Amino acid sequence: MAPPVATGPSAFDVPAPSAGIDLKKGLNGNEHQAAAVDPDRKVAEDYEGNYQFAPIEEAQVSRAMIKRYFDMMYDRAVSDVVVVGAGSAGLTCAYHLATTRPDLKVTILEANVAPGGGAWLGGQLMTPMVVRKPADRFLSEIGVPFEDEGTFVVVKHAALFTSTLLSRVLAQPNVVLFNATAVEDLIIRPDPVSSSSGQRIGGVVTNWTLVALNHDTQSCMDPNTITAPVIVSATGHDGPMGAFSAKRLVSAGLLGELGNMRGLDMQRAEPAIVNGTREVVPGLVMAGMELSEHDGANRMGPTFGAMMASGIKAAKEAIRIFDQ
Ligand code: 48N
Repeated sequence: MAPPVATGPSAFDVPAPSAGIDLKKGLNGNEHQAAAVDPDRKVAEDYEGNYQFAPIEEAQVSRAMIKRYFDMMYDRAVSDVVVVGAGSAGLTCAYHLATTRPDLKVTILEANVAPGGGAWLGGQLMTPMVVRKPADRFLSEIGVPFEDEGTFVVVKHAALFTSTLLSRVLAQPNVVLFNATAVEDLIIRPDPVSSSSGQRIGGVVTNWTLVALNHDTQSCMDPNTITAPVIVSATGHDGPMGAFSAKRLVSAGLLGELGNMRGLDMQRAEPAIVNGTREVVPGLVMAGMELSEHDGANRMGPTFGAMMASGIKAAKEAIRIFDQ
């Protein structure tokens, strides 16, 4: 049970202008701050040269961000399910988790500033996205329009899928996304009872990505942690941190060797990824193209249905593990 988050008056509780703040004195009685804020100024959505905003002070903006972000970090230090990687598989997993189990605290960690992974384009920088049936059912579930081509469908722009999915995921009250935040290690605990290897994954080790990418430019910049009974790793097969967990399992002695993604074959690749989505070590479910590196499965190239189906299966696996 996560410790209660501090509530009530704190240094962060800054009165909004409407709460009677003395705008003549600004937040901390600094006259210069007040000068920028005219208490009598009205707001006006005027596009004829007199657009006026409600008054604000810089510190209110800073504190509005700081309070919310660090309250989130404090609360999600203990999560129910952590999803590593906000690509099409990870986001689909988070959506299915959050909508199927609104009681679960789902925390997504994405190394890039921009979530979405490889799903902003179709193939070779072309924008239409191909999804083979029956994965089009997920597109219908989240409201992404497509053209039906019989055995497959085409979304007019991959970004229409990814932006719609991202907005649906972030609208879920039990989902928190930390982007620009990298998982740079796994928490590995002894588990002599339920694990043949005698170990299980109990959480992730995190750092802001710009820190994680610069460890060799500074002395030790220690990480942070998030503990959870279930981790879903969907870190893809490429990029600066691709297949992160699969590679870490090898170096941690929990996987003999990487399977290494095989050549392209759509017919074999998509069912192999979906049907292979599973708990690869106790506490860690692997999904999407990271699995091709773990298992040595074929790649499918520019068709995305398996990512959605793998994400849904990973969510079902995570719920099964959580409820054990
Ligand atoms: O989109 P990706 O790379 O991965 P998936 O599995 O969600 O989707 C894969 C899909 O886009 C394809 O590769 C298609 C189907 N092509 C197949 C083919 O044959 O070429 O998303 C992974 C995400 C990215 O956003 C990374 O930034 C992120 O994971 N990530 C991490 N985030 C946090 N910590 C890490 N250590 C980390 N490593 C990767």
